[in-house]
Amino acid sequence: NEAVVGIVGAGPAGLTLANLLHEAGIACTVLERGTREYIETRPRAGVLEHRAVQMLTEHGLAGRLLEEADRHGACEFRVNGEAFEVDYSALYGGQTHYVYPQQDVVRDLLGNYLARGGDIRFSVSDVELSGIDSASPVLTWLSATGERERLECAFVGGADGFHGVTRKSIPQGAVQEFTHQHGIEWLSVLAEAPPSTHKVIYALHPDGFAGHMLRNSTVSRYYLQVPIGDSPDNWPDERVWAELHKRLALRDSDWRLTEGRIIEKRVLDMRSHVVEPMRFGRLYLLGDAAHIITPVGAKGMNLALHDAEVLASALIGYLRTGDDSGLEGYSEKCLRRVWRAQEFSQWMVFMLHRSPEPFLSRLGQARLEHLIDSKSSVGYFAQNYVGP
Ligand code: RFL
Repeated sequence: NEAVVGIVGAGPAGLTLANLLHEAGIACTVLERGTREYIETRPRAGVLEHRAVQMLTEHGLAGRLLEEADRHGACEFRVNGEAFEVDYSALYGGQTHYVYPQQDVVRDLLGNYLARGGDIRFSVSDVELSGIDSASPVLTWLSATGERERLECAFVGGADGFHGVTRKSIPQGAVQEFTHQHGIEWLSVLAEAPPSTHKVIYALHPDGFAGHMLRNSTVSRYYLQVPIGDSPDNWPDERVWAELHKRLALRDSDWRLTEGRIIEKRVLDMRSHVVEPMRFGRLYLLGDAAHIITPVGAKGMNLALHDAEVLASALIGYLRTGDDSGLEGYSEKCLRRVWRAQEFSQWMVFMLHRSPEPFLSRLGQARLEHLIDSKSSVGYFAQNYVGP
């Protein structure tokens, strides 16, 4: 097998890396645990920053996205039954978000990669890494038909998400791991319901946060802050809708939430995790394998795409000219953006949630009121939200 770069994981991070390397003529092999159908239909994120779309466009990867995605430049905060719109695009140079489901991003990246002759193995299991601190790391795995296969490569891209194997292959103590539990949980709900809004809604209610996110014209995502340790079993559909109606309600308004068939319900544990540095030897971690963030600022998929862009450019530089400065600087460059995003997401988490400590809840509300009143505060929000 001739691959120079072995990539574990075919999510947004792994597939972007694979596309950019393949485009530059660098052979890679992608190993994915799931089937093609699984990765192309798994709903998760749905918000892309302007910068990420620009990067995909530059590499010819955004054709369908540019045709189909909705652009968003405003969102709405609801507090005490009143709505406040924030036109973050106008506050930040006219840049907008693109609302496009993650599974469509994955489908497009995969389609492009295969159309250009890229190598990917689906349904692999038992991926093992060895020699990652040598010049020729080796990947082995069981193929879909159960044969043990092997790939010797020059570099490994660890893009297998938070629960993957690549990060776990780093010897204990060789990297530092930062973990933070935010002390809140969300019930995340996906429903076959047309959006009841043109703008994402973040609502702060005495019973906790509620969010109305956008996906496409027939499917919407909603979030409800729920007590720690809660289970989706406690949330029959009627209770979900009743709680959303209540927390999103507006005073003196005929605004209504449109219901639909609920297709996914799960409790999200709000956790942050960062690995420093994002490499060990010739293993480079990217995306969720290196860091996870709460979904509050919609940064996860964007960070994954940014890591892939930086790593591809570093590998291309090294493999073409022997210049290793990109690889040496990879982790620091990515982590600067990662920590910026973590700080912003923590700022939003604090602002939008009820804390068990009433004092902290009031501070959060004060932050939200300040955001609504203050040019500098809303400017901070706009810059970080739409993407630095
Ligand atoms: P992924 O997407 O998890 O892809 C990893 C891939 O690796 C495969 N894999 C393995 N393959 C081989 N061997 C193994 N041992 C393997 N272990 C795993 C998996 O099958 C998978 O295909 O990671 P990647 O590429 O780093 O992408 C990261 C994003 O998926 C993630 O950050 C976002 O989904 C986070 N996120 C959001 N991000 C945003 O930017 N905006 C959002 O609005 C947003 N909303 C969300 C989210 C994540 C959510 N969940 C479910 C965690 C909403 C939700 C509900």
